[in-house]
Amino acid sequence: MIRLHHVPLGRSFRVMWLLEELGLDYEVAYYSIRDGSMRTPEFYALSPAGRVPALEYHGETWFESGAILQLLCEHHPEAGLQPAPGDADRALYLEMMHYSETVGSLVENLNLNHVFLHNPADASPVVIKLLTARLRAALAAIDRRMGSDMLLPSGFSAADIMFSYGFELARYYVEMEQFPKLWAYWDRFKAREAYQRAKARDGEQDLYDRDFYPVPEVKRDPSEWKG
Ligand SMILES: N[C@@H](CCC(=O)N[C@@H](CS)C(=O)NCC(=O)O)C(=O)O
Repeated sequence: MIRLHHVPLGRSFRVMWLLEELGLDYEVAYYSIRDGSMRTPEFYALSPAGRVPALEYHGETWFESGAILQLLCEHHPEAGLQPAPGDADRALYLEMMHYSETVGSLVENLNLNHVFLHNPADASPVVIKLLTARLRAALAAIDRRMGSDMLLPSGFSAADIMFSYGFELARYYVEMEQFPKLWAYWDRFKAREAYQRAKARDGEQDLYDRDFYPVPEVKRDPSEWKG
């Protein structure tokens, strides 16, 4: 039995997409970050920080999306989605697996400021401006370096799946058209049938209520910070 614990548009989409690439049957338990459904003893038993994804996999329970991707690839080496130690793309593979969380954590912090605060006045325009600049720089670096159809010269891999979370949500905060190679790469991975099957099971997201969240004006006059 395979059961994915999932929030629509969350990092658990990475696991959903890989399960589709592998052609596995799986159930989905849906949660929302907003409604407290992840704050139960049962869920903390699956995922110690109360976060998605968690994956129940034939009697084992795994958390952390990167670890889950690597474990699934190890269990299904026939899919060829993870370069082995010694392979030419192994170092780049590991770099991109972890770089994906450099991008993902910037998006997560922007989500916190733009989307999750009950009182929007609590958001910091200065922090949003810095986070947005860092996100733009992190994406620009990959855009400049990209020299193949997928992140690895050897082709599609779990690193592309890992990268998808931060990369796809970055569009809410930065204009993606400024990254021509990444823009074309996005079209290529969206064309994959497994990606489309996963999207069909992703569920209704309740995070974003608009298409784009611009950087708010940063007030630099200290007198405006008081009171
Ligand atoms: N490094 C973890 C991060 C997991 C994570 O933060 N997931 C988010 C959704 S994208 C979550 O569950 N957030 C719930 C919360 O912050 O309460 C992973 O890659 O699995």
